[in-house]
Amino acid sequence: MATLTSSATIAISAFSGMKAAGAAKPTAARVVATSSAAPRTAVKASLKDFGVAVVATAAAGILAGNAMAAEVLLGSDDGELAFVPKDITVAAGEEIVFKNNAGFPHNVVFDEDEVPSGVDAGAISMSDEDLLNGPGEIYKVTLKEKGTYRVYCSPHQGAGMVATITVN
Ligand SMILES: [Cu+2]
Repeated sequence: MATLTSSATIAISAFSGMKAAGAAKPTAARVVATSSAAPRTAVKASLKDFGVAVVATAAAGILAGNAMAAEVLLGSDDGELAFVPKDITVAAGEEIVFKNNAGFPHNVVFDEDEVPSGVDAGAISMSDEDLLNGPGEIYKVTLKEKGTYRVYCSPHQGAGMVATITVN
């Protein structure tokens, strides 16, 4: 659990960092690969450095994390440019994993006018220029504030690739 949570935090701050730095061409793929590889690396390190007891704890944490995570597909199996499902309900603090499925590139941008008050949409979004280009690439986010969030894919917003996330 701790492993997954911290990797999600790293992914998010990496994106914000890019925005703050005003990087012209941030590479989403690299950041995403890092975030998905992090838990595995952490488990390997545990094996080597801390022994069996710690490994068992880490493995249990990852299982619990997966059980709690909500998966949203980017692009439907029949090629529709959509979030699947389109209406998502999660618990506060539950991890949401957006996964490239079809019709990519896609990205995940929260509408700054349609997030709960006090939430920084930029801090939880991919940059408009960042794209998930390959099959199975993911973007993970954890929403802590309860309320309704509107999210869209910037390349396909005009085609209706939008979703509503309710956090309760
Ligand atoms: Cu898209």
